[in-house]
Amino acid sequence: MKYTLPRLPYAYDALEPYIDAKTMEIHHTKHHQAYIDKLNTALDKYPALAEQPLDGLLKNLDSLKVDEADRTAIRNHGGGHVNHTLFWTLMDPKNKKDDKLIADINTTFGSVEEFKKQFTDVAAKVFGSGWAWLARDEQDKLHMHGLPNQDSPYLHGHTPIIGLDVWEHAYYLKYQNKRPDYITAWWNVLKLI
Ligand code: MN3
Repeated sequence: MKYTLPRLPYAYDALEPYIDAKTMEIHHTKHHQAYIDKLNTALDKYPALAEQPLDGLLKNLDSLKVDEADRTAIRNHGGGHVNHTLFWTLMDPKNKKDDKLIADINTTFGSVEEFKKQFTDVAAKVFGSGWAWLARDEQDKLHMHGLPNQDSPYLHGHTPIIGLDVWEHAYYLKYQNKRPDYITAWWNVLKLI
């Protein structure tokens, strides 16, 4: 099975003025597509792995019987594919508040405001390219991570819930070097909490 680019469930300009249409279009059609193409190339040699769910490959990355270069490619480009696939759905303007998630955030962090403050700090401090994550462990407990590159919380056995892409390609056209302004604006497109 070859991975293909999922359709964006809203228009490229749907997140204006917080995320501009040009950034969304390039991010979706160029960056995300490139992760998919390179993932497919890496999996060409392993047809059995190509049929397995990608989250499972990432959770068991260390035990996959693959060349080291392909393990790295699955980590980077498989991560890139699952991360961006989630990212697009998180920002869907049609999303409604998730009451269970809000209740769990209140339990874990005290309040949604406090969670946003801590998550903003994690996102601001990711050095270079990476993501800020809220993820659930196998006991359903919430954890916050700042992870480099396209590393997925699945690598740590956690299921990603909220992810914020802080690679420059996610914001540079509109925000240039001002990552904090992008993070502040991004909360406006996250309707889940
Ligand atoms: Mn990206």
